[in-house]
Amino acid sequence: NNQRSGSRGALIVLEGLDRSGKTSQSCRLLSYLEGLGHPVESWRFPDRNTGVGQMISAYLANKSQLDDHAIHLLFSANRWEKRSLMESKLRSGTTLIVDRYSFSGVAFSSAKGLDFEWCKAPEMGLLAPDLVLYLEIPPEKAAERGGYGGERYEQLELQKKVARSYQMLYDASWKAIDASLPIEDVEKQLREMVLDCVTTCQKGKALSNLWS
Ligand code: 2DT
Repeated sequence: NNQRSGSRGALIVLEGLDRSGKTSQSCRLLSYLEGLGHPVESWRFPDRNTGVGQMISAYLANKSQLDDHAIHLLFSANRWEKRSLMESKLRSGTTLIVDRYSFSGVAFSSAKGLDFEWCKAPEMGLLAPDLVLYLEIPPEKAAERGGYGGERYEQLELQKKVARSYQMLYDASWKAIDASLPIEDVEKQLREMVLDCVTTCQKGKALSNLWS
């Protein structure tokens, strides 16, 4: 089957603590790839535009209360509802730069005290990223950048635990970048890694699922 083995877009995820620079770098990567003529879109999770996303948004804004397990499953459902669109975009050759994904799901919920393996389970079968760019920054340094917006998880103590959970998720598809460096230096490193990944996927690297 030509579609299965053929050229496709890359699934590239940015992860990191709040204020690590994920959103700025996503924008920059989007313009960079567009400039090179690659079909590319920038996505983010939670996707607050869906019905599920609105429930998540209300929870994060402290406008609603939910059991920790229930909100975890909503975050996961929010990715499942986008899975088929994600797959068709990738197969049609569009690269996706995704700001947060399943790793945020596991890192934040397990930092709150939920069992690590339980947190991973609902993510199994979602598409596995080709590359996870981890913007690494000490929690204290991220906090100094200011602009924690007052959403539920934007507190130093929780962010420290999230950093430890991220470490447990690290695998071969991850690349860590020192996000305390100036924004242009980080961008330069990311460009190289992303271009490399896009090329590999164009050559027909197979899509796979988390966590298999
Ligand atoms: P933003 O500030 O990036 O919109 O994130 N989160 C995110 C989870 O707890 N689980 C998830 O699955 C995802 C994707 C991290 C909003 C907050 O939601 C947290 C920060």
